[in-house]
Amino acid sequence: MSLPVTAQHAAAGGPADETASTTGADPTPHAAWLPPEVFRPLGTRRVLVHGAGLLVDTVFAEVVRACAGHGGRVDRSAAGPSSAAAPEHGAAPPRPEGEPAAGPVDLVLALRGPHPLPPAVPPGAAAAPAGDDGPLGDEGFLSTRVDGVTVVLADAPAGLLYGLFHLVRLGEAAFTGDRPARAHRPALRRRMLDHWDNVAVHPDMGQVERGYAGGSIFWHDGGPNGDRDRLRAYGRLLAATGVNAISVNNVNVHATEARLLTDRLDDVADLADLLRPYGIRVHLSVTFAAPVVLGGLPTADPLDDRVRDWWDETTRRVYARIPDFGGYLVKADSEGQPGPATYGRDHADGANLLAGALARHGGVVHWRAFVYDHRRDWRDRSIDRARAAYDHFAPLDGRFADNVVLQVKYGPVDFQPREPVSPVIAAMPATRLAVELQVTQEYTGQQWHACYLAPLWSEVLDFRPWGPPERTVADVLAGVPGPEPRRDGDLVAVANVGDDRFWCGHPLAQANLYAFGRLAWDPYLDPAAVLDEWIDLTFPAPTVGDPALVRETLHAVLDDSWRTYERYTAPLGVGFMVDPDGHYGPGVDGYEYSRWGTYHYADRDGVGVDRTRATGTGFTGQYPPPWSQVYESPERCPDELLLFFHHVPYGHVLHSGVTVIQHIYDTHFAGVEQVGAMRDRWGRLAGVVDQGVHDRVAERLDEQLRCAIEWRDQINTYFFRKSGVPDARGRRIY
Ligand code: GCV
Repeated sequence: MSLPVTAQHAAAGGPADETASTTGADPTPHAAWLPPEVFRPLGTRRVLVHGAGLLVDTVFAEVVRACAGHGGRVDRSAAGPSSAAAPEHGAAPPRPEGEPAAGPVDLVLALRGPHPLPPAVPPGAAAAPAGDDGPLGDEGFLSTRVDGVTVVLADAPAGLLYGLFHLVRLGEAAFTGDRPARAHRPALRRRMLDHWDNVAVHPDMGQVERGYAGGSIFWHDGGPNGDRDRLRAYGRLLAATGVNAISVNNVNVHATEARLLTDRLDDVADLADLLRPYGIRVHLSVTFAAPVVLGGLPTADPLDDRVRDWWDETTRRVYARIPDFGGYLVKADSEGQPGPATYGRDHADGANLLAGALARHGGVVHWRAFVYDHRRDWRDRSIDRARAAYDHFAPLDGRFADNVVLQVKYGPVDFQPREPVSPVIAAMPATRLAVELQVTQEYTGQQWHACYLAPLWSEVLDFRPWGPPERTVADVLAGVPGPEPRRDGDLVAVANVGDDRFWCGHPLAQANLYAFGRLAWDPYLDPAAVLDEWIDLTFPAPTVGDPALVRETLHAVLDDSWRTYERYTAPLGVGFMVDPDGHYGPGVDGYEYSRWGTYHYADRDGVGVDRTRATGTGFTGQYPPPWSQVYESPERCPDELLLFFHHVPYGHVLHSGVTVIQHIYDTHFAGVEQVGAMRDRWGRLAGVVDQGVHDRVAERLDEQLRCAIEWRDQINTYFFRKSGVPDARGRRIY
């Protein structure tokens, strides 16, 4: 189906992927959004850390490191360090419980609890903010600044860690003037990255399926990657964004990877040990056939007692080894992965089997709704892949155990740059849901193209599945009560990280990883504001030649980059005009006569997929009103989704006032111009930002421009030849 990752760009005519690793980790990873400079405001202060626990140790170590680098001082009081580490440079030895820290302090990071707060916390600083005296929970914190002392309070160690990184984001502002007390809590309980990393190199998919950033940071050629410093650095970066869960292997579980559950469990435990200090729980992708392939049973039937016992016992062993193990992630009956259908059982039977084994240990099963027939006949226009997830899962609403999280891709097909929001979200009010995003840029330029995805994700999170004024997708995930009982969910994304020096291949793709974590913490954040945070952290003002130019340039390059990508690729939501060999670059008919169920149906008269109830596949009927009506009607359907829902003539006039064919030409010419402008803007940062970053981004923008031109010319030429309609502005089409 696809070329190995290392060959993809060569096949696409692009440059060889020099981020692809054959030797393991790069020795000098880029600091990303945690360069030493961002710790200066904190590291020049007199700090008191109060409390005990592994994550308080992490907070303390962070402050020690910051103070060592910037000349500040740190004390630790109350119960003292939980692990008896020797005091490091810049750190005073821990004080016995109750003994006040010496001298005045500028910052207190304190765990509330059985111990009294240290006297350094000014009177009034511990008071709950007006109108918000609810519990802080396991991850929340309270921040304030009173009488010249900045105070962060939490009820559990993870809250203190998130409070610390909140201060890092605030920078000097955290230590200026008074700041009213404010409680911070994550809107979503689980903020999870799924790594599609293979333990053994897969003959087609390589070390990381859909990975564009070198090798895996977890695995190398059949074994652990072994770069423990790199993994700690990764955990630290993720904690700073708010991510608190990771699955460490591909959802396509091959033979070696299956064994992580049993005889390779030590490898998983090791990762859990490395990530635990950053508040991250490890999850595992498992094969539904595990009782057969690992347990030697004749069946994996979810209703068979032997199978149930096998999962119970196997899971018990997992928790004996990793007490805070997060749970299982399962791709079942999808793209060749085994599942309950083999035994005539449904997805609820399958998911509940694993949920039962996990429940007594506090674990969850993420069961993916990405299920469709990948062996269909392109001649049969009655089958519609977009319908599949709803058809499989909506009838099962209410049957899933409470610790099953049904993981739904944001669109009904497959991570295209433009899709409607999946109808499954509205259809399953009695099921706990996770929305799955794709940070790895499989269909959005593979980290060779600058494409800031937070605006796309925000559109999904802001979508109202039942129409205005009902709840948004973000509200559903945050557990905002609706007509049915409160049932909160997760935000999950496929990770974009590898052992590349810049973590993501493209240094600007770091912004996507950062933004995912921040939106998972607070899905109501504005993508432009998140980008500002990322810029401030990644390019701290004192380290760049011209901070205003850097900010302006990064906004100019990234703010609209997702829509720019959309302009020069498949038009108006039609999707899947990519090269099927690796999904990079154009392949207008690449999937048109294939078995994968992704067609555009362009002919001499028109283009698009008729998904109406009146004359098409009926997919529009999977939405509740008003969307079922809006999408059904070519007049009311939003322009950007027109070809997802309708097959229209080239002369169809859009709301924008231009015809479909002219829109195709105009957007493709405009998209290339915009990439040219992005490249020119970036050129102005030569000598202003770090040379290595500049060179890598410049190289990628060159390739983005080459590839955008290829997209433009292939798409425009294809539609000109199909339709015979010339460009109204007479531009060159081949
Ligand atoms: C992990 C798409 C990708 C596959 C991926 C699949 C999925 O089809 O191309 O590589 O498999 O999605 O989400 O499971």
